[in-house]
Amino acid sequence: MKSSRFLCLFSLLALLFAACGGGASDGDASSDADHAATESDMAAAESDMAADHSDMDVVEIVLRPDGDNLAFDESSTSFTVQAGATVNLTLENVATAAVMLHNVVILSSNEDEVANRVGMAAIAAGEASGFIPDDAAILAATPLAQPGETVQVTFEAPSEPGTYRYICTYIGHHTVMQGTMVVT
Ligand SMILES: [Cu+2]
Repeated sequence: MKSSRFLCLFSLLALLFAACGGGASDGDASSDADHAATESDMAAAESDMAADHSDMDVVEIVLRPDGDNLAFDESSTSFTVQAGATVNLTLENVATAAVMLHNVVILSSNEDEVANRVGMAAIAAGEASGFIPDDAAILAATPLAQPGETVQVTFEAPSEPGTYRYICTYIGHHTVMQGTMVVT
């Protein structure tokens, strides 16, 4: 260590600055190479992740109300996803009537009792909460969609296969605006 320093100093004194500088830049070059290796590792990891993502089931689900009726449309009353899948759920509120605000609240249960509890709690929670009460039975929820508005939520489907209820929690809608998410 000491001798190499000395050599370097000697080089400087002998006006071989370039040689010494060359040594330093060799060091830089190797650290650049390390950097490049790290970056390419990261790129590889990212492309692995991208590959994993495309392998995984990212399911696109689109739900709509039945026009201005207080109901989900026929094709929006049930959907099926694989356990643990990433679900991109879109609610297209195709209603035009000013009172037809909607959301989709996915529950951890298919029991009427739970749907009613959450639906009632949503009314109490009110507009400030987007009609989303603080309830452990809520797995995921979209924001409230005004008529003509599209809202979205991304969530992970339960790992447990089964049937899970979803409801619209806008005032008074939960008793009729219901559907089921089937997890296989
Ligand atoms: Cu609704």
